[in-house]
Amino acid sequence: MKFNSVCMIGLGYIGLPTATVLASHGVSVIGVDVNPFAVDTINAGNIHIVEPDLDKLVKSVVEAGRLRATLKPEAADAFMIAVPTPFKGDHEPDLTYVEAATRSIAPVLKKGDLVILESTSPVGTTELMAGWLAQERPDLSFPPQAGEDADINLAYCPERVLPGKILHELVENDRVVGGLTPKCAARAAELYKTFVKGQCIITNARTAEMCKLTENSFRDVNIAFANELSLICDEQGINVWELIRLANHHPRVNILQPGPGVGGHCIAVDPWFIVHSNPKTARLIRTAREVNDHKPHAVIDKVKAAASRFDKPVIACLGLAFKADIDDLRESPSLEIVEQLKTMRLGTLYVAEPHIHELPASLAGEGVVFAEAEEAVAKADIVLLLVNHQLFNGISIGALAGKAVIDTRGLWDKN
Ligand code: SAJ
Repeated sequence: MKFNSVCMIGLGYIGLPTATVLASHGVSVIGVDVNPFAVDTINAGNIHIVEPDLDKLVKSVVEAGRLRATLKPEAADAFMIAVPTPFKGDHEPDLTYVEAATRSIAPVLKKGDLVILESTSPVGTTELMAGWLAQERPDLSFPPQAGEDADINLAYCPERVLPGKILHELVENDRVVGGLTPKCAARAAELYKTFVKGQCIITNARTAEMCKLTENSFRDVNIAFANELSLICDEQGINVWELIRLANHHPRVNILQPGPGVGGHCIAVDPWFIVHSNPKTARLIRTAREVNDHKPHAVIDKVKAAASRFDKPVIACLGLAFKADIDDLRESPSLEIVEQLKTMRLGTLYVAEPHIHELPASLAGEGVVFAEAEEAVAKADIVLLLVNHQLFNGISIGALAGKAVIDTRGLWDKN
């Protein structure tokens, strides 16, 4: 059976692009968000998040009447949930938003509907959803009790897109589709095939939940290895970038790049979901998180040591975003470092972030100047490179002469 309508709950970094791409493939999409500003913005054909080319696509599907945003779920053939799963307290996954979103669709569910969770979630969450829906709708049957005969199909399908390349990766990437039953998975795969060019690979919900956590933990552990190497190399007087380049010539070695720490909303969060569920067993995954979370402090210590050689130095801080060539400052280790440096009052900070128009509120005030990268470098005694934005490639090595340089990304040290 074809999917004529889809109701997407959560219109953030994943929900909005997915809703939009579905709509651009002929599906009638109702987008739901608790934030009235997001709803109004989208209905006006605009976007409230930053992602290349998304604005144009949203405008076209809204104008064509294929995407409409609202505050409350409406009846549809399929429901997709893409809401945040942060953690609370001691890295305990917070499923409040997933539960609220799940319960919010219950009143409009009908026999034959498909419900898909996309939010990164601990293993077992899709089964929990079935329980919440069964509480709300005792008149309908669900897979944990009714198996393949259930009225409602439930599946878990993690998103895997890279911020900055979302529209491309949504279509091109392979998808892992995990059903509570094989029929649930097959039904969900049918929906994804309306817009995914990559493979839609079927499994059970628990494996799909774990797959998402595994992918981001894999990256976290490998970045931790690179970050730990960078600290060891500092102690040993070795250029870590050269070292990694040489080691990567081995046919079976592929070391990632060290940096000022790991940011973003996924890699620094998801491994904790595994650690929380398996506290005794997930020793490497926990340690990797600790190594990566320690890295910003190691960078600050380096700046402190350099600053002690000057009287009130000017420190150029290049980049605030959580990674190269994006404007996203959330969970950014670079921002964390600059905020700490401000509090420490080591000197005057010239902060350059070419992807934003003004400094975040946390950096406002005395001792911090928002500057162009070239000006910041020219004024600086200490140059602290935090993000390897392409826009920084124009800074010549000559401009660094006579300055203390702390290059956390290997932009210059690689050469
Ligand atoms: N980083 C390093 N060294 C590296 C690579 C990355 O320090 O060699 C740092 C980055 O600077 C950044 C952080 O890691 O601070 C995360 O950046 P990222 O590019 O590794 O990942 P994200 O957070 O933008 O997106 C990840 C992706 N996951 C994987 O590559 C396994 C993406 O595919 C997921 O969809 C996304 O998480 C998500 O939503 O889970």
